[in-house]
Amino acid sequence: MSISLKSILVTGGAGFIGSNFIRLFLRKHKDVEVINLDKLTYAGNLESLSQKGQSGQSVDSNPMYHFYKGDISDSSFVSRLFHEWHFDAVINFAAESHVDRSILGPRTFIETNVLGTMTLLEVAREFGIEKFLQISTDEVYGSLGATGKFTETTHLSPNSPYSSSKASADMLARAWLKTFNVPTMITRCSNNYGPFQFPEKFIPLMIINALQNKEVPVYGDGENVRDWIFVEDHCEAIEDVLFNGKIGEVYNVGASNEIRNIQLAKLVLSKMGRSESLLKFVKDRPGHDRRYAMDSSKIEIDLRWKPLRSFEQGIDETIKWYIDHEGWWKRIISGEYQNYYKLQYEGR
Ligand code: NAD
Ligand code: TDX
Repeated sequence: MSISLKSILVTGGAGFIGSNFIRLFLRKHKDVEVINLDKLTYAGNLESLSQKGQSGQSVDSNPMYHFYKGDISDSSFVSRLFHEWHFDAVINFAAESHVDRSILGPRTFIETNVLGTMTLLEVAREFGIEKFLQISTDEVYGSLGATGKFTETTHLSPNSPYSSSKASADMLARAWLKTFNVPTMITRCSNNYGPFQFPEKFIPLMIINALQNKEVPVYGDGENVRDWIFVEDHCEAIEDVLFNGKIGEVYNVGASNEIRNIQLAKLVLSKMGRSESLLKFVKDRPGHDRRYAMDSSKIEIDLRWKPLRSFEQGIDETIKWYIDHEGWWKRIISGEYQNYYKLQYEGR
C-alpha cells in the first residue's frame, strides 16, 4: 500500500544510518516534515546533520527538518511530540547498536531497544498512524554455518545482549500489530558501512587506525564473515518499505557481499597503502557470531529494490570520506570514546 505523508517521526536520526536516511529523504521528498527525535548518546552527533550534502545544503538548515532532543522511553515526551505533529509514520532507528558495548553493559540496550520501542508503539497506538517501521538487523537470526542464507522465515536465535534486545523489539512490533492493530513493518539489514559511521565499528575503526598508523584489532582468528551493504542502499530500501511495504511484513535487506574479517582488513590496509604488519589478532568477542548472509529476494521481487553500489565503489568512497572528514572523527575520538576504547582493548 503506497501512502502519502505530511510528517514523519525519525528516531535516532543523529546516528549513522538515521542521519544518512534523513539526508536522502529530505533530498527526495521536499514536502514532508521530518522530525528527528534523538537522545544524543555517545553515538548521536548533530554534526552529522550540519555537514553540507550533495545539494550543497545541510540537513539542519532545511525548513522541513526539526530536531528534538529526547528519549524514546519517555512516554510523556513522545506523546507531546505526537500531539504537536500528528505523525503519519514512525521510523524507529533509535537504539544502542554496538555488540561489544552490550557485552560490557547490557542494561541500556534493554531500556532503549526494548522499553523504548514499546513506548513508541504505545504512543503510536494511542494517536494512530499509517505506518510504523522498525529498523532491525540480521543479527536477530543468530549465526550461520558455512552455507545458507537468512530468509524472513529463519528462526530467530539471537546470541548477544544487543541482538536479543533487537529480536525482542521485533516481537513487540509483531504483537502490537496483532493485538492492537498498530500498522507495523520490520526491515532486517546486514552490516552497514559508509560516511558518518561511529569509529568503534569495524570499517571506520580500521580506516582511522590506518590513517594514524595504529594497530588494527582483528577478533579471534579473523575468519568471521559479515555481509556488507553501503548505507545509502539500506536507506533506499527503508524508503521503499515505508511507501510501498505491506503492513505486517518483514523485509531482509542485504547486498550479497560476504567477506571474511581478515580479508576485509587486508583489503582496507592495501587500499590505504599501509602494511599488513598493522594487523593485530586480539582476544575474540564472547559469543561472536561466525557468519551472516542475507537472502534479500523478497524485497527485490516485491518492491523492486536493489543495491546500487558495488562493494569496490562503496569502500573507496568510504575511505575517501574519512580522509576528507578528519575533523568529524577526530572530535569524536578525542572525547568520551577514548574511555571506551581503553576499556575494550586493554587486556586483549
Ligand atoms: P548508531 O549507534 O550510530 O545510532 C543510534 C542513534 O540512536 C544515536 O543517534 C543515539 O543518540 C540514538 N539513541 C540511542 N538511544 C536513544 C534513546 N533512548 N532515545 C532516542 N535516541 C536514542 O546506530 P546505527 O548504526 O545508525 O543503527 C541504527 C539502527 O539500525 C539501529 O536500530 C540498529 O540496530 C539498526 N541496524 C544497524 C546496522 C549497522 O550495521 N549499523 C545494521 C542493521 C540494523
Ligand atoms: O575491532 C574490531 N575487530 C573486529 O575483528 C571490531 C570493532 C570488530 N571486529 C569484527 C567483529 C565482527 O565480526 O568485525 C565484525 C564487524 O564488527 P562490528 O563493526 O562491531 O559489527 P557487528 O558486530 O557485526 O554489528 C553491526 O552490524 C549489525 C552493527 O554494529 C549492528 O548494529 C548491526 O545490527
